[in-house]
Amino acid sequence: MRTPNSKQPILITGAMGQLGSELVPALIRRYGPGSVIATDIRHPETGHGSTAVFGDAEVEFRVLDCVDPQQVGHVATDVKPSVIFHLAALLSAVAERRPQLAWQVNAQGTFNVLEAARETGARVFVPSSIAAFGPSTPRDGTPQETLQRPDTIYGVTKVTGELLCDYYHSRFGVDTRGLRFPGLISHVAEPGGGTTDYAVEIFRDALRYSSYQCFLAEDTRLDMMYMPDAIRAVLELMEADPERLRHRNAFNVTAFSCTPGELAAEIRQHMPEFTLRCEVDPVRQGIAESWPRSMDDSEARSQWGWRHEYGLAETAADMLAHLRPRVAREPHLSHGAAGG
Ligand code: AKB
Repeated sequence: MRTPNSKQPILITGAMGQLGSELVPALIRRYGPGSVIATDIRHPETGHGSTAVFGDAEVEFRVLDCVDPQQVGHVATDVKPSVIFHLAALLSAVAERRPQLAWQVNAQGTFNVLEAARETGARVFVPSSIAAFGPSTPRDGTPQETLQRPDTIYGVTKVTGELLCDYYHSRFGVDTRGLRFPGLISHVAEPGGGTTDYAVEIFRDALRYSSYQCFLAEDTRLDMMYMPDAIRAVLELMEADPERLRHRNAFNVTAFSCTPGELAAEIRQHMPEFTLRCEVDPVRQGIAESWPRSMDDSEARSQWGWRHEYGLAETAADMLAHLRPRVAREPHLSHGAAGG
């Protein structure tokens, strides 16, 4: 990554979340454990005091509540980061239950981080989401530039974040960059509180019980991406030549789009006995129906060379291969359930 000064560390907020749990180890592999300072609102169980273990490496760790501008400013002035990966956020379903907190964490937190970046000269990555679109957005082939009138608080905070990042870039010259992520599928960390969580839960339940009860209707189509692609997208965007970036906050990126029914059919290729049952949760169904069915990510592909590696089949095969031995070790399961 282009860093203004190699002695300046990379700072990550929300390091223990779904994205952070895999981005932090990837940053450690790329830039070394000494270059990474992880933060989150609470200390992880691993590590002690001022350190935490991510993957097989120990890095400096600080407790940081991004909602508090003083704390953010203090940490940023103290460590003088070259880049801040600002990942602390509430996901869509939790945000809908706690809209005031969602605004504080997602919008105020991003503002605090941008202010700290302006003061310290740090570059900033902020993830956006398919949630930055709304019911009036074209749902198929959703363009990079289109109507953004989300009707969820999560979406409102994501559009706010995109606009704030663009503002800090044009007004103060802060090098801000972002990606509009689809549902992220990972075997490492549980997502927790999102509308696309079903696409992770389905794999564990398939291996545990040979069945899954989905909270979205079987034909609900949404964009998805396997986590290794998502991590690579973040690193490649942050390393991209700024001269080539006509957009910044935030780029549409996707890998494949699928329904719960299609995901179940793919799992059945490996586990013919697997069954899917849908018990629709009206809140999450409503959220999903306000989001794109498939985004057009050609701007990311042409401006900085984005390419996904994992389609639906590759994602399902890799998820099952990683989860099968872990689920088989779970004490309450019979061998049959996880044997595949
Ligand atoms: C969620 O479901 O809330 C997230 C997202 C699509 O941003 N995974």
